Amino acid sequence: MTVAWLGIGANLGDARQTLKDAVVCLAQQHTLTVLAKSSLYRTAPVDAGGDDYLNCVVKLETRLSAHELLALCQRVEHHFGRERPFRNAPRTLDIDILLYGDAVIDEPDLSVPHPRMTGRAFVLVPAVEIDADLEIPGRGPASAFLAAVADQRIEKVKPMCQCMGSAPVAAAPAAAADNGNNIANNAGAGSAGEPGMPPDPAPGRTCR
Ligand code: A4P
Ligand code: MG
Repeated sequence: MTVAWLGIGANLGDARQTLKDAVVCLAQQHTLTVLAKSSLYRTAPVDAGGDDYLNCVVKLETRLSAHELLALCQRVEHHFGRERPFRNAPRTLDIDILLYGDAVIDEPDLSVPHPRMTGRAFVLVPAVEIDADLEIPGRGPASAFLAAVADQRIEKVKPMCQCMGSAPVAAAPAAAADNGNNIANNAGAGSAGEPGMPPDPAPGRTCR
C-alpha cells in the first residue's frame, strides 16, 4: 500500500458539485481508500485564465502503481467531461498526482512530486490543512513554501451544509476535532454521503 496525494481542481460548469462528486467517485474505487480530504478552496487562476477555480486535496492509500493511479485519475476526469482544447484551458475537472509515497518519478507522462506544487497556494494550503507536517520528497516540508505563495488569492469555501455547525458536536467528537478531514473517523464515509462529512442529513435537507 502506498499513500498518495491528489490535487483536484475545476473552473468550468458546476465546479463545487463536480469536486464533491469526484471525491465520492474516488472513495468508491475498490483499489484505493480515501484517508482525508481538505476543505474546498476558491482560488485565483495561476498561469491560466478563466473563472476562479475550486480546489481541494485528497490523501489516499492505494495498491495501484503510480501509472495505474494516473490512468484512474484520467478516467475520472474523462467521466466528468474533461476536454483539453489548449494548455491550462478551463476545465470541468483536473486530478493531478501530487505525491506517491516517497517516489520521485521523472518520466514523460508522469512527474512526481508534481513539479509545480511548491509554487501553488491552491495545492499547498489544502495539503497543509490535512497534514501540517507534510514532507515533499526531495524538497522538504510543504509548509516551508507557503510564504512564497502568500500573494496568491485563496479562500476557504464555507460548507453549504451546516450540519456540523460551529457549536460543539457532542455525538461526534472525533469528527468535530479533526474538522471532518479524516475519512476513517466518519462512520459511513463513501456510502452514506460525502466523504469527510457526517452521515446523511435529515430527510428533506441537502448536504452539499
Ligand atoms: N502528468 C505528468 N505528471 C503528472 C502528475 N503528477 N499528475 C502528465 C497528473 N498528470 C501528470 O495533464 C497533462 C499531462 O501531464 C498528462 O497527460 C499527464 O500524463 P493534463 O491534466 O492534461 O493537463 P494539466 O493538468 O493542465 O497539466 P499540468 O501541467 O499538470 O497543469 P498544471 O500545472 O497543474 O496547471 N489555477 C488554480 N487556481 N487552480 C488550478 O487547479 N490548475 C492549473 C493547471 C493552472 N492553474 C490553476 C489550476
Ligand atoms: Mg492534470
